[in-house]
Amino acid sequence: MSLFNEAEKVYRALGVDVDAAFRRVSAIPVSIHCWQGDDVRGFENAGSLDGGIAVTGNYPGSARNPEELRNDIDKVMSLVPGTKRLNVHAIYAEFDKTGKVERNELTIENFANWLEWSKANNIALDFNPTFFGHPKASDGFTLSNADDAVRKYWIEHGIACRKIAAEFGKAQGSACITNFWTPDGFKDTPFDREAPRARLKESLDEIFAVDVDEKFNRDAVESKLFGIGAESCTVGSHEFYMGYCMKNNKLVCLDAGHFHPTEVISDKISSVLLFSDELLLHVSRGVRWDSDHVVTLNDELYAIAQEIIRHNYDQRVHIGLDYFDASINRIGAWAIGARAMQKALLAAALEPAELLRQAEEKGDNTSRLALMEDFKSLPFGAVWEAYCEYCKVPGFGWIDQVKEYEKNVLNKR
Ligand code: RNT
Ligand code: ZN
Repeated sequence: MSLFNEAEKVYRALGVDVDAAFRRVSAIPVSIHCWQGDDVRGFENAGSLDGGIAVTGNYPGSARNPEELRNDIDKVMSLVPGTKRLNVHAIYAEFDKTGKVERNELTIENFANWLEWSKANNIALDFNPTFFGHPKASDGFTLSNADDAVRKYWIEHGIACRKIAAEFGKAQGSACITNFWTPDGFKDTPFDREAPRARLKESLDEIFAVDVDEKFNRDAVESKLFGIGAESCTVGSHEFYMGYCMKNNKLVCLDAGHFHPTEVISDKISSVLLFSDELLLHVSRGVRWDSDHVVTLNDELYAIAQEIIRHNYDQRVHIGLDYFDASINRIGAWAIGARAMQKALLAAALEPAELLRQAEEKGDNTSRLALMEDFKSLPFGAVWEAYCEYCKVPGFGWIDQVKEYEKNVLNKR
């Protein structure tokens, strides 16, 4: 009898159907971000990374062009179980068909190669306007800039991106989720916190006033507590976007690294979804000042997955990953985080939910806590290995494939 068969028996005795868990978890889309592969550089060469985010490390082998990045993504996809989407940022535009154009002039032509990749791999795309790493963002303000000409440029960029996203959506038969994050904020205490927020609101209104079919594109907006160099006031705060979304029927994007260190997004999901049909997650890992460490299977990741699974939010919570690390093999970093997300979803789907529900309903909080603790040491590992096999991706030892790729591909760059 294999380890997996033994494990399955253990779960079955607790009322858990392992096969059903495999089917369920493998159908939940996880949007893998393209930007882990080249340290959020993109292909424009417009400017260096800013906007209060930073990638540290200089591990060799970073993708230098679109072909290399897509090859790396192919490798990552082959290491991650489940249904994948690919999340592309506007700075990953290509100019082979159009010649160099400004961000407010981008069209689907600049993403034709991504669309082709998407079709060839049957992986749907999500999208993000890029409001950083550009001379017009160098004073730290984009959609809330006091200079109308600058603000107009970024509004046009937002509109252009929604149109591109709708083309993705049309082509792939599922709506593209377009996420708006702007770094706008103050290093030091502003006198007026209201005016920039009013301008951000106005800019968003103008961007979203352009009619783009919801069937093909869905807009999300992402809040943040602070960024490097914007420590004193972030224009797009959580309250700002919560209010905006509830009034304008947009998706809230909760990034796990964008709150106070002891504040968790897992506790926010059920609140938001009582007032909104859908939301977007940026699954990340905050560590002190950095909001974007590689995702690992920690308590908060378990909790995020439990919220989705326990309340059947499979269709309502859009899961996106958002982290970047240049200090370790980038393919490894990518796959570690994406596999951790899958592990958390599987662990949640294997939870003996009925037992927990009964204990809670009876008010037996002692049993509830005891059960939660005991579930932690059920034979999950054997089931995870079988899940990887079910999804036709490598299980334990997958990192060997990354090492092989490093030797044969990355080290030759
Ligand atoms: C930054 C936000 C944002 C970016 C990406 C690259 O703090 O989390 O989502 O990480 O858009
Ligand atoms: Zn994010």
